[in-house]
Amino acid sequence: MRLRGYVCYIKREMSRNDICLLLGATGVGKTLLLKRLHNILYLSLHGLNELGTPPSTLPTVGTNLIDLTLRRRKKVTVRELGGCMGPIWPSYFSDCSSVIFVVDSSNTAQVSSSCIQVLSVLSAEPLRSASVLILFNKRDMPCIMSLVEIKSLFRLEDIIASATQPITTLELSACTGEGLQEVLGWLESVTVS
Ligand SMILES: Nc1nc2c(ncn2[C@@H]2O[C@H](COP(=O)(O)OP(=O)(O)O)[C@@H](O)[C@H]2O)c(=O)[nH]1
Ligand SMILES: [Mg+2]
Repeated sequence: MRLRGYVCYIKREMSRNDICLLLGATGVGKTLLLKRLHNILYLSLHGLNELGTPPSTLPTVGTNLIDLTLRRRKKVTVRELGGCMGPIWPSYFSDCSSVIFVVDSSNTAQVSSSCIQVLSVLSAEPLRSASVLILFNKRDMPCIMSLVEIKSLFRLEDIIASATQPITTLELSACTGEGLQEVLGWLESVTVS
């Protein structure tokens, strides 16, 4: 009886998806990204490619979870943590294998605080070997600064140099869909299950 319990537990552990945490300040576009990723996979499954107008989003209270089936039957669970949950983000770090950190690249006033936020995420012990993707979102929005200036304000080079994790950066518009395929490609490359 006891042994059966262990076998069930092991099976459940083995069938567990990889978990990717989706982090970033409130309003940077995490929920829209989740919806777009889900949508683009659904469309490609049905041989369609028209992404359509962006769905509306509500401010995230708590967390949003979505299971994605990638190519080669890889499965990943992406968990968005609301920006206002910053102080308790670390309680979700221990069972995740990868992190997507989203920056609103059109919001010059927020970029420096995003830098501090990502540095604290990267220095967390449970995330020492997690794969990390930093996304510069809202590339469709007009901005008084160029992307090079935004990256410099964000101190991207210092962040990459001081990190223990492999860091990838991508530019995205969750609104138009530009860059979504690259995000999926990254997820596939870091997902094992
Ligand atoms: N123009 C533009 N708006 C975006 C983009 N991504 C998200 N948004 C908008 O930004 C707002 C906040 O998005 P949301 O996904 O709720 O942000 P979250 O708080 O990080 O989950 C919504 O009105 C989105 O439609 C983008 O790439 N371009
Ligand atoms: Mg949200």
